[in-house]
Amino acid sequence: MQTTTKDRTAIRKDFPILDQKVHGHQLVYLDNAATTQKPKQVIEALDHYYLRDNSNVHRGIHELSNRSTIAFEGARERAANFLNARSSNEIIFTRGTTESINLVANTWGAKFLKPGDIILLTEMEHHSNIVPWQMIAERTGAKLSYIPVTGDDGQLDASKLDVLLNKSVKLFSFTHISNTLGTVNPATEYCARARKLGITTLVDAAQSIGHRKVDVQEIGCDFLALSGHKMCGPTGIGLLYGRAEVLEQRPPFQGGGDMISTVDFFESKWKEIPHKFEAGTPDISGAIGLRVAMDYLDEIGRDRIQHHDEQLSAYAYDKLAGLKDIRLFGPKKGRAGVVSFLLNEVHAHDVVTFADQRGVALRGGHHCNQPLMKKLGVPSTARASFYFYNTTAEVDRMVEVIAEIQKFFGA
Ligand code: C6P
Repeated sequence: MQTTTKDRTAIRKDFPILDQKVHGHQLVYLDNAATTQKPKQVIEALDHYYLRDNSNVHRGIHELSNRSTIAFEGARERAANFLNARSSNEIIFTRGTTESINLVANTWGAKFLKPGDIILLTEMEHHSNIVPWQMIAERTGAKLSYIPVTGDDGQLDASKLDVLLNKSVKLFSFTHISNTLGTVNPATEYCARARKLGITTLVDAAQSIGHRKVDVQEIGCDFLALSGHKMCGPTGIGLLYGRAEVLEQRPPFQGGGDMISTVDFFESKWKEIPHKFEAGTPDISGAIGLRVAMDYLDEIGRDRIQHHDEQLSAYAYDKLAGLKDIRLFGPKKGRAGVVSFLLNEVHAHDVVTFADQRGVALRGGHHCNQPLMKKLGVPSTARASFYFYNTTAEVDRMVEVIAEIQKFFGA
């Protein structure tokens, strides 16, 4: 995003949390892949809801319940519009990406996977897009297969994809953007190839949803999972998009109130989609906050956010590459707003602990990518991840602190 100084100053004013000192230094928040900060508009919407409208949805006939229901279902409509889904019936509220993927595994997977079916994943998947499939594979007799990552450049091996994406595959589930490597996978191309072979697709959009346009019809996926907290929304709310035809064939996820049409002592009937997948009282305020987050991102402009991410990430990559004894991960070009690195002889946790003492918030660890770490032959990486409120001055500050770390550790 080519923000003027005024734009950026105005944007940062919406995020009062950024304006604070940590350990005596100005905070530089570069852990946006873990969770983004929330603008005042989202926080105020939560306040407003609890101060004026709080009530349960779909049940009451009184005014507050009506207001809550209208706001909650309005958030679903807004989400459908944000993703360009054909209908709000294709939007299921969940707790986040992890629950969305588990929902697919336990409904679609439990019903349709058979012994010998292949679930195709990639080596750069987050644990949320591995473990649910391992669990359902154990129950159904399906098998897992992985498209390899080529190496530190963080690309998927295209020649292996040609071989592995074949008719034995029942589901192809892959991340849109890698949370460790910053790789952007060509979701539209992958889904088109899978569709030709009759393969169901799931896109993990946890790292892309707040950072670029995500249009489910253009991508052509069957399912798409996302988390609200990675796109300026509250924690505890997320979405599963599912193509209506695919959702309709599936059994419910959890049983309980709100997902039924009738209940008798020995059998029950379900509501239509999407409600049959939403048992119990949902996260009403979370959905309302998420709606405001979507409005906020669209007001800034998702293309502009993408452009800013790419510029800042390329700037950070080049600056870090200028340091000696540093190993950088992920593609040199065309990366999303994530840069992972390792300093010779310095553990990623030491890098992050030291940076924290200078007010710079990074993340160190395996980032829930243990299989990928194994592939890369490292236990962990340090990671900086950016958002539209970050500045080049903040990247400069991070690089300055990393140079100080190298000096301190004699690395
Ligand atoms: N990654 C990080 O990288 P939840 O926890 O359900 O909101 O999101 C899980 C998830 C799924 N897929 C991808 C690609 C992700 O990056 C994440 C979350 C965070 O710091 C936490 S490990």
